[in-house]
Amino acid sequence: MEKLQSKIDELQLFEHITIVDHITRDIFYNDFVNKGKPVVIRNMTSDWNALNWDTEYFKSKENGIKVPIKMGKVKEGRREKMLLSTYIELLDKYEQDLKLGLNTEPLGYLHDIPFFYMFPEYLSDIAPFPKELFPKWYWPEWQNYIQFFMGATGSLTPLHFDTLLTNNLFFQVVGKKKFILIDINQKDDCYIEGWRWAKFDPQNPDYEEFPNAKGVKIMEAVLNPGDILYMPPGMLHQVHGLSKSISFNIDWHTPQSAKKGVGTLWKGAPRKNVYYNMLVYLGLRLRIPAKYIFPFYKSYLNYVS
Ligand SMILES: O=C(O)CCC(=O)C(=O)O
Ligand SMILES: [Fe+2]
Repeated sequence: MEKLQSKIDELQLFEHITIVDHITRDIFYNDFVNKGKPVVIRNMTSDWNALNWDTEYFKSKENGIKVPIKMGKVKEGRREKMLLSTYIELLDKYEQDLKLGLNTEPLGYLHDIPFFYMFPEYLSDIAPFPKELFPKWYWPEWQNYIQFFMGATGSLTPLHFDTLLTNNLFFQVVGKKKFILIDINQKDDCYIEGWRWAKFDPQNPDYEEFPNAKGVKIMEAVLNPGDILYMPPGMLHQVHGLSKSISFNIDWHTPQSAKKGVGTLWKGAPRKNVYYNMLVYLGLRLRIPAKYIFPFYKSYLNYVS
C-alpha cells in the first residue's frame, strides 16, 4: 500500500506554482526541494543594490575584460566576444529602436557566463545573499556557481532541462522574464532531441506535429526584479525575456540529486555529465570542501552553455 502511495506521489503533476513572500530553510527543503516542486519567492532579495543596476553603473566599472555573447539562436551556441559596455550600449539602442517601432536586427544574448567569478567587484550588489537556501557544502563559495544572463526584449531560451539534473535557483534582477515550466514526468511527451532540448514549443504548440504533447500540463511564472524561482531537477523550462533583463542562476545538487545525476550515464547523458556529477557527489557525501572540488568542476561553467 505504501509503495502504491509513493508511486502515486511520484506521478503527481504540479499544476500551479506556489508563490511565497519569504521562506525558511526548513520549509524550502520540506515542502519544495524534497517534493520536487517549484516555488517563486518574492521578497528575499529586495534590498539588493543590483536591482538598481543601470548602464552608467556598468560603464563606471568597466575593466576591459571581454564577455562572450551568444549570437543567433541560443541552441546553436555561436559566440562573439565584446566589452560589457559595448554590449550594454547595443542593448539600450536595441530597446530604444524597438520602442520607436524601427526594424531591429536581432541582438546577441549574454547567456550563461560566470559573471561574479569574472567580475567579483559586483558581488557587494547582491548582498545579503540567501545562501541558507543551498546545502552547506556550497556556503563558502556560492558565488563561484553563478551563471549570468543579460538580454533584450524577446530573448528566448527554448524548452530544455538543465543538463546535470541539478536543482536551479534563478534570481531575477532587472526587468521581467516569463518561465514556461513542465514537470519532469512529462518529458517523454515533449519530443526531446539529443539529451536535453525539446522539439515541442509550448508557446506555439503544434499538436499535429507533436500529438503526444496534447496532454502536457504547462505552468507559467512571470518573474519581476527581486523574485527567485526554484526549479527541481529535470523540470523543463522555456524562458522568454519580456523586457531588457538581467538575471542569474545557481545550479546545485543535494547528495540525492547528484547520485541520480551520476546514474544518467545509462540514460543517454553525455559522459562529461557523469564526471561533473560525480565530483559534486564526492564533495557532498565525503564532505570534501568545495574549494578542493571546484578547480575540477570549473570547466562546467563553460560547458553548460
Ligand atoms: O534565462 C534564460 O534565458 C535561461 C535560463 C535557464 O535556462 C536556466 O536558468 O537554467
Ligand atoms: Fe536551463
